[in-house]
Amino acid sequence: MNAAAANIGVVGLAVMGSNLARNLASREGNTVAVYNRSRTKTDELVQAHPEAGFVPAFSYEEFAASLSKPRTAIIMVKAGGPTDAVIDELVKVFEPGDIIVDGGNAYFPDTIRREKAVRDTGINFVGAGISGGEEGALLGPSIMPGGSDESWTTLGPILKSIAAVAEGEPCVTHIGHNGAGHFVKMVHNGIEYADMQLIAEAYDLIRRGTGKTPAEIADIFAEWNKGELESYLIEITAEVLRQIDAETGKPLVDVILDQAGAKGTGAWTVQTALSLGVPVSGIAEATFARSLSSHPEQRAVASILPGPGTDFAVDDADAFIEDVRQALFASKIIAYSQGFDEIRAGAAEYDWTIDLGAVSKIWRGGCIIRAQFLNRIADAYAEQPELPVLATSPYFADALTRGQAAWRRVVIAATQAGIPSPAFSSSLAYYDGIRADRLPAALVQGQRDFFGAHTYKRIDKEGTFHTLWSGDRTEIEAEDTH
Ligand code: NBP
Repeated sequence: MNAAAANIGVVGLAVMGSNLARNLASREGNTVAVYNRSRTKTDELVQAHPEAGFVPAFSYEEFAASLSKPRTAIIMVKAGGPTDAVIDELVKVFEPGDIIVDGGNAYFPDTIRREKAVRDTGINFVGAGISGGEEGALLGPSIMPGGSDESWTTLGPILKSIAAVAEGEPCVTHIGHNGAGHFVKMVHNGIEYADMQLIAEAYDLIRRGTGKTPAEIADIFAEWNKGELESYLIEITAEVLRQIDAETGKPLVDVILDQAGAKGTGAWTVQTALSLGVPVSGIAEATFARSLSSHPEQRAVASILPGPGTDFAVDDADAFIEDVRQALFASKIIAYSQGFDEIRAGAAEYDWTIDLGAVSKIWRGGCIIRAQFLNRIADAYAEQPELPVLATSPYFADALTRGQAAWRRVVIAATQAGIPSPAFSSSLAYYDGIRADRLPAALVQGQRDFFGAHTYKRIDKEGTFHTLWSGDRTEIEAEDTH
């Protein structure tokens, strides 16, 4: 073993860790120390990639000794207990000023807890969201690091060297302190859920409304990919729809079981949004749609719960397809607007300074939601950093205004045909909610005051009021109890 030969180390050499280690080793100036709990993975990686010049270590002590100071190690192990186990070991062999990075899919409150615990030792702990899957780890992911400013000084150049590059800029930025990086990665995944569900609803409506085949719809998506919807998800949708199953000769999409899986990041995004009081209805509906799909015992009820009983066939297929395209774009704007609203609220709650425009820029490459569209989000925040709702920025407001008639026609058609379009329709309801002059929330406040004396405010004077509902129903000034 070469003493202190490496400037960066990776712990955990399963698919993500070994790809990230290879990516690091391929960049000028990096020498990479590698360690895995069980020796075989280390041996296999080092043998398979002699060109990488890895410095293998077979104990945490050896690993620490192979790193130059400040020591910097990226953990890529199974999220949860394994991450804590590795941190405990690294803390024993690292010194104050060294840096431990967790690149796994940690839940951000865990990252906040870990950062606090590790800080007491003088070692820096950085939770970094890494997006882009296996290929991203190898060729260039989008990276969302949290942690201290001090650790960013050392880590920044290393992460910039391995990140995806979009329009000449590396897809990494220091998101904010402690758990900010993993928080933003969580919301990224939530937005990904919404985007995927919206695309799936668009496909379903076109197929059922026009009778086009999956291959024909693949061509439609490929065409859409040349315009304002241009994105990785639209691109791969066309690929999936075009695929023919070798065994049956049918479109693959027709032989795949219609039960969507989930690894939990969508649920975290929604749970967090509920705690923050942020309406991420598109992300929530996308997450619930996966849950609904995965309960076949509940879905076997077609004979008990009939639909509208009419065939769904649109008169003008081309016009309908264009309507669906516009509904998709409008709903997508809402999904991103809601996601950025959650990041804004999270930053306020956890005292992070997050540059929302910079976040949108680092998602332009390497990650699943990469898209041209993200430049427009960056522009919106550049013009108005304190923008309260992304959807109200001039570019997006204009797109929503132009698209709303089509959006409404699509939701009406889906409703009348009995085709579920939860993400399309909830996005439209949100749009109508934020632009409403008055909401029936006034009645809800009246109900709350009636049964729980929760009080209400009035539109015409200051103060907090309660009506004596079980008395003479006069109004009194009251303490504000919400
Ligand atoms: P896995 O999540 O399958 O984890 C396997 C690794 O964890 C192995 O190296 C294993 O060592 C190690 N490990 C375990 Br399990 N328990 C350990 C312990 N107590 N101490 C030390 N090491 C332990 O690997 P992966 O699929 O490469 O994912 C790594 C991380 O990246 C995860 O957090 C995952 O959620 C995340 N991820 C992200 C993306 C993405 O797109 N961003 C995709 C996939 C995964 P062993 O070899 O000795 O068992």
